[in-house]
Amino acid sequence: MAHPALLIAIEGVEGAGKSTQATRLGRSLGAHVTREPGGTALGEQVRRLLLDPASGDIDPRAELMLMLAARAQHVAGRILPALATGTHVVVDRFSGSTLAYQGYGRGLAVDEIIRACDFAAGGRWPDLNVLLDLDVAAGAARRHDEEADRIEAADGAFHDRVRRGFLELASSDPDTWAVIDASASPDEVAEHVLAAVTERMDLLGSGGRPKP
Ligand code: T5A
Repeated sequence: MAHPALLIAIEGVEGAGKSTQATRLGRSLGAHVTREPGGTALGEQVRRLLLDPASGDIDPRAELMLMLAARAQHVAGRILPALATGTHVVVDRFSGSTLAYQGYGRGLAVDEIIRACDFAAGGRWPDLNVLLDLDVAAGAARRHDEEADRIEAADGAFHDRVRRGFLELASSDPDTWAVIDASASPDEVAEHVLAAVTERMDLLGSGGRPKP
């Protein structure tokens, strides 16, 4: 039986290996691979504003709204059209990052962010969130670019709250989250990611997409 096209989000702290695994998973599935914030012309412009240290301290609500403006455009302009043609979509960060960074990290109310994410994405949530779990310091050590972007430059306590947030989100909704140990080699991580995705596909192929 043909599987419905899935929206799969790759999540995790900075440097966890999301881009690497999104690319590899996309290749394995023949999926459309994209990223957030970004993925559209508008989204990439918003990304620049959000990550540029010159933007300075952005109020958490303003940061949330910018993330979600990029998401709304991305979902409407890229993600839904790809899914409608039967193409799986692998997205490097999605709603899980908003909950972890703007909720657990910045301290905005998680229930309000859930409602805002729901509105921005027209009710579309990932069919599977793959959390690449990695110690924050280990992720930072993998970074090779010289200058940290505006969000990377936040203090260690912020990034620890983000990691804890991801783990809480995953443990509270094990049906739509898979947690993978991202400290393993890229090949091993890719194998575990594909196994989690295959399991979810089998489940959805027989039972349809459960509500988030
Ligand atoms: N954000 C985003 C929010 O605050 N709210 C939101 O709603 C959204 C959508 C986006 C920023 O925006 C924030 C979160 C972020 O701060 P980003 O570029 O997506 O920025 O996030 P980063 O985590 O900074 O992305 P990176 O590219 O730095 O990290 P990745 O994608 O996790 O890691 P990757 O694959 O680029 O790998 C990093 C390095 O590690 C190596 C790679 O070769 C590379 O050199 N590597 C490994 N090394 C050892 N073992 C492995 N298993 C490895 N896998 C990769």
